[in-house]
Amino acid sequence: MKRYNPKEIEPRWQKRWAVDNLYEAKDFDKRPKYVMLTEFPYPSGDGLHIGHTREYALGDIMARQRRMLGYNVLFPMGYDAFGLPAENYAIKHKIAPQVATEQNIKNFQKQFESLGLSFDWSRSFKTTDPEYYKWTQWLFLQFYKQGLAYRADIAINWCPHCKTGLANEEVINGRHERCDTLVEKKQLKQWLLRITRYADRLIDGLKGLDYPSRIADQQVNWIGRSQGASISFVIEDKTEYTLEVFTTAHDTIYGVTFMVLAPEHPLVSKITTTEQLPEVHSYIKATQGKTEIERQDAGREKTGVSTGAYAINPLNGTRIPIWIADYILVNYGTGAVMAVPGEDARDNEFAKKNHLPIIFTTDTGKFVNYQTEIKNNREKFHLANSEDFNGLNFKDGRQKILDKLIKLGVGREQTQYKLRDWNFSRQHYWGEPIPIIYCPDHGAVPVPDDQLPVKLPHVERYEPTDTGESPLAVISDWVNTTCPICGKPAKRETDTMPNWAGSSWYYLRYYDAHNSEAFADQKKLKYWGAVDMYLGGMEHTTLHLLYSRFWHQFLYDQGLVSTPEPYLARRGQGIILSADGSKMSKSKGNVVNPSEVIDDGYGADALRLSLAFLAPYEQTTPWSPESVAGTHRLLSRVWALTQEFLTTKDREAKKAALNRPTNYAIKKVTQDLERMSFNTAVAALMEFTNELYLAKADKGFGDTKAWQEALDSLLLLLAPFAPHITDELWSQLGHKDSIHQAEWPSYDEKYLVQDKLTIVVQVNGKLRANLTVPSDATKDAILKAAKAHDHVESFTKGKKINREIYVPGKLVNLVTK
Ligand code: ANZ
Repeated sequence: MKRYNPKEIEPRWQKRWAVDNLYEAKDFDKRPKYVMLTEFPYPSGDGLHIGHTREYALGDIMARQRRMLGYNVLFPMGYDAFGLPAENYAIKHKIAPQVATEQNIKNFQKQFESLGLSFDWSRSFKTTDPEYYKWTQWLFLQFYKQGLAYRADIAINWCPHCKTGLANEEVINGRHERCDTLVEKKQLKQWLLRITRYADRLIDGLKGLDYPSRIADQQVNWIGRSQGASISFVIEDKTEYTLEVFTTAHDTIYGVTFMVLAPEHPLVSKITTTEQLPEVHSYIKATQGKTEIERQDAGREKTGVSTGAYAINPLNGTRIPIWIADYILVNYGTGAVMAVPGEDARDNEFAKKNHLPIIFTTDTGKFVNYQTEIKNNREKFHLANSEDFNGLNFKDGRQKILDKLIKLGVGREQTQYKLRDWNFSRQHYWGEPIPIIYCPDHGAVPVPDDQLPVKLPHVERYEPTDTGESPLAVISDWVNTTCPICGKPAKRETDTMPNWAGSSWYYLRYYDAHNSEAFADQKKLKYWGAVDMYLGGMEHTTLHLLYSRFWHQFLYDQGLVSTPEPYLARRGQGIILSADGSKMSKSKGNVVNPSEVIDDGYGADALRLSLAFLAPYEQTTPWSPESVAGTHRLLSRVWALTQEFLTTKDREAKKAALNRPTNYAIKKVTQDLERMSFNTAVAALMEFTNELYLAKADKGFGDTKAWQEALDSLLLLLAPFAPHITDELWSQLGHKDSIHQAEWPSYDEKYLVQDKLTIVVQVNGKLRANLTVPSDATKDAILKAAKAHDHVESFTKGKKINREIYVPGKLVNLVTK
């Protein structure tokens, strides 16, 4: 009997599939389309890690099953090759990034092939291909032409380690998400994309999408929409100035007992009294040494100083002292707040510390937290100390107070966002050059379409510089060019795009990867439409996922794509930890390399199955070497059973009861894959295999037809998970075409009826016994059995049964009263 040897089987089938072009997605095919997308990797020097492998293996399982279900599946793969990881690798190993990237991609390619992933390689590209980034540059210019890409001289986040500016989204808890270095502020002239213009769309668009709430919520919170009002306060004796605040709690305006400005607020120097000047100056100085994170730390003591100036409450004319404090941020709202210590926790703390008055504007007579209590339950609380508005609940009061502020001309409704425009300039070599030329006469001029791409020149030194300029700035024959409008000498922009640029639209390129006339053909864009399922990392929720939704919404507005959103469904996978539950890291030497698992003799099929079996998809989970051993055992059993069936001589006709386990497995695996419950699907396959072994022990292989059907079904169900062994056994069982072109099996409910039933037996409505009966038992037989049950008898003994109630298949109630 042939032994199961994945080392022999797997490469053989991989070659065969490639030759047969089995996984090609067909443009304009009549079958329904299904775009299955998994995030493309950075081709780093380390190769694929087990986390990638999980994502790709599970995406592949879905893609393969969809093909079997009759869909025209597009399951593409490419390389996101620009950006810091590739560049850092190149610098560390002293190889040009172009060369390093090519080498690394070769390695990735080998690994991808060894995993038996069913990508349509004919649509592959890397974001560093000039034929690709030509379109990234072209798309940038569409933003520019619509006023959504602009240049501004602003204080940006700067990573001193990577020597580049960053977007807000790349700063996590004050540190650069890539290298964990504390981020600084630096004044630089930068290109920005106006993502804030899409803040509402990015929130509202989520409604129609199948995103888990934790992903949708994270985007909504990041965008941080707050609805409130902006209110102007007159400054006493300085009526030429007004102080404007943004508040989400204008209903508490009668409780304002002081105002607080950010120390950097432009009004500070204009209103501070001479006596307070020295104190204000030294406070401002002290603030400059603090990071935003420190300033926002809720646990920190709230410090501040008075400016000596007063504002006037527009509703009741009260004098309100104006303070400065570092917990107010200059770049949120107006950089100034009206402080309400009766309802705001921070203001309350500040008031107590600085002996400022506290007024309660709820009728509770004590502190109630606006953000956590009032906001979510406005009808429960009633206004107090609020003159004409006393007694109104906060819902009605809020509207009436706003109306009054508007009437007086001192207030208006306002919505505020935490989202900031996307800093799009990087001072690095390894990125798409920003296609802009600066002309002394014409200013910033877009590079004309027929001169795209602006190719990245080869350089001697690609290390980042300390000058705040990219290494391109010193390549004078590249920098110096002519103005596309007047032909006079002009200079190129030397900053490059962030590594998130190429990935902001890459999925669209798979629809038409080799088009040189457009980023993709409109008809193909229409045919493939939105991505049906997108698997990726949770860490990309407020980076790549948000950015690409923004680009897509913009493209939709320009009439360049046909769907308002790029991804109909998104799932974020859990992280695979090392076997001891710690994070995998190179320094700890506990990184699991998928290629080693395959080469150990387990093979790709066992690895893929174990990644599916490990834990629910979205759960972070430790790696388990035993699990590959376990799934390898399953495959060996499937192999052995099939060999035995094929070689058995004894065909004595004994009817085998295989319909029920087969139909049950089909139903279970089908439903589990539908809800992406891969681990329970594998468990069902294990159970099915066990049942087949039991059936064989019981009745042998005599019933050839039933066995052929059962084994076919087992292989079909297993095919998306373990594509090599199943194709091999499928052909051994006599099928001509690949199993991956076969139809997904369907089940018949008639085989699933239970052969036993449990009947509840009551005496006078009280549960007295559970009775197990054959499912075809008659009413009489069931009643007889119920009355004869020992436990039931002890309650009916000596009594007359007046009524027998029977609910078919469920319940018997014997009434003695
Ligand atoms: C008065 C007030 C009373 C406020 C109250 C809240 C509760 P979100 O929802 O996060 O947008 N604020 C405004 N600008 C600020 C800044 N630059 N730095 C720090 N805090 C600022 O929060 C809106 C609230 O944050 C605003 O509403 C303001 O305080 C504060 F019981 O105004 B509120």
